This record gives sequence, structure tokens and C-alpha cells, in this order.
Amino acid sequence: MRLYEHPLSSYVQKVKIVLREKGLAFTAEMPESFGTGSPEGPFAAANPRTEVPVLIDGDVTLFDSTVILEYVEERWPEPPLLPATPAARAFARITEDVCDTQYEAVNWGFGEILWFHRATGDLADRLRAQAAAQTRVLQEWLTRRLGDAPWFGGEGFGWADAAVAPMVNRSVHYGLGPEAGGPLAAWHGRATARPSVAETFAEFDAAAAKMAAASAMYTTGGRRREYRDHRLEWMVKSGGVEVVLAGLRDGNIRFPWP
Ligand SMILES: N[C@@H](CCC(=O)N[C@@H](CS)C(=O)NCC(=O)O)C(=O)O
Repeated sequence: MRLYEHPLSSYVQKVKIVLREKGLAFTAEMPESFGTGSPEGPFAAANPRTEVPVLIDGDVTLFDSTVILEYVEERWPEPPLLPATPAARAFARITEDVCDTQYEAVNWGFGEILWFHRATGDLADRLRAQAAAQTRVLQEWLTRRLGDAPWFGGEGFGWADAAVAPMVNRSVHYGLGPEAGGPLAAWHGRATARPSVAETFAEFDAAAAKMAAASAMYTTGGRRREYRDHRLEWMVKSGGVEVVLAGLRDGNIRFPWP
């Protein structure tokens, strides 16, 4: 199988963790046109949204990380990553959904300041403070969902753990990790010890180290950040509407297809 990816993408990381948990071989490549929104070329043909991840399994080409997880779980049911009962399965999907929408948007917003310098001075301070406060709320919510269990999936590592891991790990990278000694920090330690997660996080770390250079492409031209749904909402609700307006003025942000 082939995976169009970017190692920093939390959606990509979720898919790679699942493929590795299932012992499935794949080759990962970053699309040539990533970040341009260009409707030309093989990446846009595979996903008109020009977003990663895209999974290519023979003549089956799929996009959207949740759809990819559903496909992988149905095609290779062993080991199962969704729990056995309907309620527990729904519980896992809710955890994933909150991670993919609210949590991802907060992490993305923090990265817009840290890596892409969308704001400086007071505005940057305010946006960072908003991200930190929201991260605490989301981590408290996750801690309650984890309860006394070792994994979000209950007794075994599963679907929800694969979705939460990239989110919490990125918070740790930003210095916004869960309270030391608490249950979520202990869960993060357990997750990081799994080979599937460790390999995926090592790829994240290597890419993060190069972000300062890569981010210049969004100011010097060629690439435009996609401001979509929860991410756009995050920037506006957190007080960064002027960041959106500046990005539109300078032509270095874009909205989703079509
Ligand atoms: N709902 C999609 C979201 C995928 C997504 O937004 N991916 C980002 C990377 S984290 C992307 O490829 N953005 C395109 C761009 O920035 O040009 C999924 O779950 O796969």
C-alpha cells in the first residue's frame, strides 16, 4: 500500500499507528504539491481536497483518516482495534471525533503562531493563552474518559488510543502536556512505549525539527495554508480574525475545495 502523508499531520499519524498495529506494510510519501491546493497532478486526482492522509490499496484510493480507519478495520479485522460492544465502539468514535475536530484545531492554532508566525506581540500571547486554556479543558475531558482503564479502548490499545496519541503528543511537544504524574501523562508514557507509536512519533520529531525552514515557503510564496472548518473557527473564536484577514490579503492562506 501507498500512503500520501505529512509526518506532522495528526490524521496521518493516527493512520500510521493503526497500519503498524495491524502489521501492514506501506510506503509513505509526501505529495509533491502538498500545501499548494493545486488541482493538477496525482495527489489532487487521489483526493480533490488535496489533504493527507490518502491510502492507495491496489485500485482502491481513499481519503479522510476516519474513513481509512474504517476500511482498514473491515479489511484486516485482526487484531481488532474497535472494542466488542456497540456502546464501547461508539465511545471510541466519540473520542476520535473530538480529537479530530476540537483538539486538532487547538494544536493547529498553536502551530500557526509557533511555526508560521501568524501573530506577534500581544496578539500572539493572547492566542497562545487561549490554546493553553483550551488544551487543559480537552485534557481534563480525556482524563475523565480514560478513567481507571489503561487504554481509551479499555484493557487493550485501540482505535481511540491511536486518535488521542498524536494530539496529546503534540501538546507535549508544545510544552502543554498533561499534568506530570497524572493518569493522562502515564497513558502518554505507555502509548509512546509501543513500537507503532514510537516509530510514528520519531517521524514527527524529525519533521518538526525542520519546520522553521519549511514554514518560510508559506510566506515567500508557493504554499498556502488551508484554513478550514474547525481550524478557521478556532482562529476566529480565539481572537485571531485579523490573522485570517492578513492571510487573505497576502495570499498565503486558502479555503477548502471546491
Ligand atoms: N478530515 C481529514 C482532514 C485531513 C487534513 O486536514 N489534513 C491536513 C494535514 S493535517 C492537510 O492535508 N492539509 C492540506 C494543506 O494544508 O494544504 C482527515 O481526517 O483525514
